[in-house]
Amino acid sequence: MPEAWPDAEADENALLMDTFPVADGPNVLLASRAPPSLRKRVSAICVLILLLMPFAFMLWLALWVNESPTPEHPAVVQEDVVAAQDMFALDPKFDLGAGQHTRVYRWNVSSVPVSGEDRNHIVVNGRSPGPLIEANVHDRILVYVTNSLVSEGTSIHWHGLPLPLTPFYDGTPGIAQCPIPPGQTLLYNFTFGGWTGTTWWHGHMDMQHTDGLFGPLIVHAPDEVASQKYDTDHVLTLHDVYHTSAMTLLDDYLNSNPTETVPEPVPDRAAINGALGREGEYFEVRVRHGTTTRLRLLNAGTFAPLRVSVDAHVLTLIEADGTPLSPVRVRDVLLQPAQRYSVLIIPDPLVRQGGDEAFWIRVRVVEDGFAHDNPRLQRETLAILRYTSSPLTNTPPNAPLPTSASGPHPDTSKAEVNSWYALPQFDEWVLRPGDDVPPPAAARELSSSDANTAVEANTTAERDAAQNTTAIHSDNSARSPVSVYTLPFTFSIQRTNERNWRSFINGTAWEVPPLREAALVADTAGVSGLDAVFNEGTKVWPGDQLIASLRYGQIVDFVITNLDDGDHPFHLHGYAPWLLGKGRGRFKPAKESLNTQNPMRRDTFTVPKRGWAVVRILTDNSGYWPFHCHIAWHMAGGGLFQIAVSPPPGQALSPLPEDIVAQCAMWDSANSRNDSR
Ligand SMILES: *[C@@H]1O[C@H](CO)[C@@H](O)[C@H](O)[C@H]1NC(C)=O
Ligand SMILES: *[C@@H]1O[C@H](CO)[C@@H](O)[C@H](O)[C@H]1NC(C)=O
Ligand SMILES: *[C@@H]1O[C@H](CO)[C@@H](O)[C@H](O)[C@H]1NC(C)=O
Ligand SMILES: *[C@@H]1O[C@H](CO)[C@@H](O)[C@H](O)[C@H]1NC(C)=O
Ligand SMILES: *[C@@H]1O[C@H](CO)[C@@H](O)[C@H](O)[C@H]1NC(C)=O
Ligand SMILES: [Cu+2]
Repeated sequence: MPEAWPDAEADENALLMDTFPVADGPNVLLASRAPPSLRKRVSAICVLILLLMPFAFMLWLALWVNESPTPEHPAVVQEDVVAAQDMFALDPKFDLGAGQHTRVYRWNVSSVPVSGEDRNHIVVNGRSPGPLIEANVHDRILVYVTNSLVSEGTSIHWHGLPLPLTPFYDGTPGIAQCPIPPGQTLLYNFTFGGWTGTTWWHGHMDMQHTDGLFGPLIVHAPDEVASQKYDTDHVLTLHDVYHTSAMTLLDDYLNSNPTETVPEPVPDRAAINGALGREGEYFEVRVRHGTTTRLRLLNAGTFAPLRVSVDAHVLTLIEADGTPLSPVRVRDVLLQPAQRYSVLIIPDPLVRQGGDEAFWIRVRVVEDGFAHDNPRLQRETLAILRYTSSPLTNTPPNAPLPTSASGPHPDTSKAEVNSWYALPQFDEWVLRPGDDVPPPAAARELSSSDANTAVEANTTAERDAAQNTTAIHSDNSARSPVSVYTLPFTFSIQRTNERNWRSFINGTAWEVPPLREAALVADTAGVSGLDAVFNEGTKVWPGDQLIASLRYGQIVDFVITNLDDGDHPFHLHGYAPWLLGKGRGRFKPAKESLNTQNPMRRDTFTVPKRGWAVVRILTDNSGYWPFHCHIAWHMAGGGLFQIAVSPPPGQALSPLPEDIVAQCAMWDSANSRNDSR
C-alpha cells in the first residue's frame, strides 16, 4: 500500500464541514511525496520507440498492404472518406431500416503542423475533426487504427458506448489496453449493445484529444426520424481551441515552477466543425424552407463549457448523451466538455419563404471556471444557418452573411418576444427522459451513515438481482427489491508541496501505471495480483490506482462530493448512470430527497462546485471502467479512479485480443529495460 496522499485526505476532511468554507485563495500545500517525474518515463518510452521503429515499420507495411478483411456475414461496408463540409450533414439516404452491417473504417493517425502556429494537429486520415462514424444500432464496427505518429503511442476511446463483452476496446491506456506503438495497427471491433444517439470518439492518450484527435459518432435507432419528425440531420462538433501545443501547456500546469502559479490553461477560442468562424471560415448549415432540422451538438473540447444559440430561433431539446428527452424548449443550450445534445429547429413562421435568409449560430465560451483571464480569448464563434431553395450541397454563390442579432426575431410581436424571454433557463439537472427506464429500486433507503461509509451489500439479494438483471430491465413490475451498495468519494484539486497542481479522488492522484499493471491487461493476462480485486471493496494499487471492486448485478449509488470551487463534468465509462440528485454543500441523506421515479440517465453530468451528486448504476457490464472528470487538465492531473465490475457468477472476463497483448509486450519490454518501475 502506498501512502495515498494521507494529508490530502486530512485536508479534505477539514474542508468537509457542514457547509463548505467559502475561502478562496491558494489551496493547501501538501507535505507528501512528490510524484515521479513524468519526463523520465517519456524519455524512456522514446528510447524504446527508436529501438523498435525499424521492425515496427516493416510490420506495419506488411499489415497495411495485406489487410483486406474478408467479407463477413452480414454485409460489410467500407466507409469512404467524404468531403469535410458534407461529413457533418448526415446523408438523408442513410438507410435506417437496413439489415445488420459490419462497417469497416481504416484510420491513419498522424501529426501535421498547424499553419502559422507553433504546434501540431493530431489528425485521422489527414483531418481534425476526424471521420464520422455513422451506423445503425445493430451494426458491428471495425476500426483499424494505424499509429503513424513518430514517437508517441495512441489509442481511441468510444465515448459513452457500453462495449458489451469487449471492455478491452474502451481505448484507455493503462486500464484497458497499452498504447498502440508507432507503426502498429490495432483493430477495434465492437457492437453498440442497444445504445443509440449522438456521441463521439477521441484519443485517450496524453493530451492528443486536445490537439485534435476526435470526431463524431452517430448511432441511429430505426424509428428516430418517424418519432421525432425532422427532415435533415446535422452534426455540430464544438470544441475549445488552444493556439499552443497541449503537451507544452500540460507541462506548465502539472510542473509549474515554485515562483509561478499556472492554473488550468485557458483556451483561446472555440471552433465549430473545425471552422474558426471568421472571414471566409464559417461553417454553414443549409436547410430548406419549412423543414425541421435536427442539430446534434457535441462538446469535444478540453476545458470550456460552451453555450449554443441560434438567432431568432427556439431550440427544442430532444436528446442528451443518447437518452431521449421529454422535449423542452430553450433559448440556448450549455454543453460541458464531453456532453451532447440534439435540438430540433422547427420552421419559424417569420422566416421568409422563397428567398435565401440566414441566421447566426452562436457558440460562446463560458468563462466561469477560468482561474485567470486570457486577453486573447475570442468569446464567441459563429456559424451560419441558411434557408435556401438551391440544392443543399451547393454553396449559394456570393451568399450574403447573416445580419441577425441574438434574441427573438425582430419582426416578432411583443407577446412572442415576452414568451421567448419567459423560456426557462437551461439546466441539465431538470431534464427528464422521454422513455420510461426508471432505476432499479432499492430495498433500503440511504441512511445518514451512507455518506461516509461504504455499505456492505446483502449478498443473497445481490445474487438474486444478478440472475434477474434481464427482468429488471425489461419488466419493471418484476423488479425484485435488492440492496444498494453505497460508494462515496471526494474530488478535489490541490497543490503539492512542489506547488504542482493535482486532482484527487479520495486523496489519490491517478497516473498511467507501468503498463504491465494496467488493470484489465494485468487481470486478464494474469501477470499481477490484480485479479484479487473482485473481492469486494476499494483498494489503492501502486501508482495511485484507486480501484473499487463491484460484483455483477449490484445496485451501486455513488455519492460524489466535489470539494473544489468549480463545476466538474464527470464521466463514467461503460455506463449511463441514473442521476438521482445533486445539491450544494455536503449530501445529507435525511434532508435531501432523491429522484428515483424518472431521473435522467447519461454518461457525462456536472457535479456542482462545493456540492454533491448521487448517481446510480446497476452493475450489468463487466470490465474495468474509469470514472473521471472530463476536463482534460484534471484527468491528466490524476482525477480518475476505476470501478472493476466482476463477470457474472461462474463466468470470466473475455481474454484480451492477441494484438493488444503483443502491443503490451512491446511497451513492457521497454519499461523493464529503461525504467525500473
Ligand atoms: C499515414 O499518414 C502518414 C503521415 O501523413 C503518411 O506518411 C502515410 O503514408 C499514411 N499511411 C497511409 C497508409 O495512408
Ligand atoms: C470481430 O468480433 C467478432 C465477435 O467476436 C468476430 O466474430 C469477428 O471475427 C471479429 N472480426 C475481426 C475482423 O476480427
Ligand atoms: C472513499 O473514502 C470513503 C471514506 O473512507 C470510503 O468509504 C470509500 O469507499 C472510498 N471510495 C472509494 C471509491 O474508494
Ligand atoms: C438479505 O436478503 C435476504 C433475501 O432478500 C433477506 O431475507 C434478508 O433479510 C436480507 N438480510 C439483510 C441483513 O438485509
Ligand atoms: C427473479 O424474478 C422473478 C420474478 O420476475 C422471481 O419469481 C424469481 O424468484 C427471481 N429469481 C431469483 C433467483 O430470485
Ligand atoms: Cu474537472
